[in-house]
Amino acid sequence: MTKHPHLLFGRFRFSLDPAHPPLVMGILNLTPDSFSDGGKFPTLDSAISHAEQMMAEGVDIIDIGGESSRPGALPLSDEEELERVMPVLYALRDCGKPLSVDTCKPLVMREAIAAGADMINDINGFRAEGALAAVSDSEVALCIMHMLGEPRSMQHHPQYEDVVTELTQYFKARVAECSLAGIAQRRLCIDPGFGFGKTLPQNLALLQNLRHFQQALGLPVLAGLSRKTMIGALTGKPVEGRLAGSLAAALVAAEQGARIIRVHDVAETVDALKVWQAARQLHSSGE
Ligand code: YH5
Repeated sequence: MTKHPHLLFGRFRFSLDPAHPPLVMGILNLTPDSFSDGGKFPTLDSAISHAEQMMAEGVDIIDIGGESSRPGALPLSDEEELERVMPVLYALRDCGKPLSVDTCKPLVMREAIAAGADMINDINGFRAEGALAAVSDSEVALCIMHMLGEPRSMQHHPQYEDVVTELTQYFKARVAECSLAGIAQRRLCIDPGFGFGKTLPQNLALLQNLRHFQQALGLPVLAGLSRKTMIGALTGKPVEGRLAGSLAAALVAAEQGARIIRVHDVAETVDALKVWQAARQLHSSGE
């Protein structure tokens, strides 16, 4: 039997056997822009019940995010982000599912790791001063995302000579930095960052080349397409009508070999991936 490598994921290990379907990462959003139900922020109770719902729906990884990275969003202070993220992290610490924390801030990374996070998901690719040092002395997984510029300005005329080549170079440089910081390759995954400083044609070029990134870097790819503006641009639907488009995008990413798919709609994505997985398996009977 072929031995496939594993992704080291804090307290967990994930097989990278290509015969396995991708893992579903469920988004647990703690930012005010997702809560218009009177309160300005989600309560701890509502965050925990959302996480429990995702677990009942078959989520593999819970991604806890306190900072809004929508285009135009302003940065939070360290203290504000810690106040949002840490209570949820403590409450979910022993829920049995791997926990990812979506942050760019070295202080939040350190606190999250001390509290038991299994992955740090950084939309800024650990480029902040002190970010790699904050994660190096641990076993957490790192999701290295690509973003052009910063959230405030990233959608102002993003330009690339060739988007696939430039991202490949970016990932190679970031992986080299990780290596210099003493971070093992088996802790890394890469993410092209759909919508983070990309036009629709650039996003589509990235989606068609996920397998290229995986092969060029030899690392698992994470893809986050759920409800994004590119789905809206392709379907003409507002954010609440983007489920079907998001499922189609998730299946394309799976077909391109993505190992982790980051989504809002866990139950629907799990079902779609079950059908995809059954249909791609080789069956001995042709019936
Ligand atoms: C990602 O792709 N994205 S936060 C705008 C939307 C819908 C969704 C206008 N964190 C990613 O999800 N981390 C975010 O509609 C991420 N990869 C990784 N690794 C943005 C987001 C969203 C933005």
